[in-house]
Amino acid sequence: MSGWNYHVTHFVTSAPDIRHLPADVGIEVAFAGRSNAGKSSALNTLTNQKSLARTSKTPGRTQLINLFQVAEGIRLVDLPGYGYAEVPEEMKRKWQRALGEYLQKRECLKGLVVLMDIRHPLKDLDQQMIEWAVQSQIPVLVLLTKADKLASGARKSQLNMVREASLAFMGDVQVELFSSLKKIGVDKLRLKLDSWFSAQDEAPLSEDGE
Ligand SMILES: Nc1nc2c(ncn2[C@@H]2O[C@H](COP(=O)(O)OP(=O)(O)OP(=O)(O)O)[C@@H](O)[C@H]2O)c(=O)[nH]1
Ligand SMILES: [Mg+2]
Repeated sequence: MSGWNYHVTHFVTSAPDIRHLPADVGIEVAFAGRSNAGKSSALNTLTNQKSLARTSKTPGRTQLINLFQVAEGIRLVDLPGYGYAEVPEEMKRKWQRALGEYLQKRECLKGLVVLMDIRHPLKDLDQQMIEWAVQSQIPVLVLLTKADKLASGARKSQLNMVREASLAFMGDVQVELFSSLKKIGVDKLRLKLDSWFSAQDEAPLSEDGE
């Protein structure tokens, strides 16, 4: 099956931590990134819905794990943003642990979208998230968000810089430009999600088995 209709995505539930998530079955793809990186906006752009995921000018708005269903057993997950300066240290550590746990233990997690503001890519926690995913053999799509904020030359050089740097993760990490405002990269995101959501459960053959 290819080409899911993301426009029919609807909200399922919010969970304060991974113990409160629904049964670990089906396929999940999670959106992670620093607070304010544009995760919720990207979900709204993908699904063509204005307020499926709540967006905010105030960082740290998404504090729960929010689950959305595209189709039976096919879910998108809006993870709380990390790295928000005004969150107390103790809470930050707690969240980092919860995120690590989600990435390492959630069996149905089949892909991770890591969103980073194109002007501030690859912060420590971004790298940590990618490392966790690679260790767990989860493929990663890095989206350099708010690409509309840079002129095309600067945009391209940032893209190349992050692509180069991402080779160091030694994993399945693809890097693309994205803008919710200008609808840049939406097709790339959709294609990637389609491939993750269509992956067979049976033993994977080889990478080139097209
Ligand atoms: N210029 C521009 N602004 C954007 C874009 N995407 C998001 N924003 C703005 O960035 C801010 C944060 O967007 P959100 O989508 O709420 O970010 P988030 O990653 O979900 O943030 P948390 O839930 O706090 O972790 C909002 O003011 C958005 O309007 C974009 O593509 N271009
Ligand atoms: Mg959000």
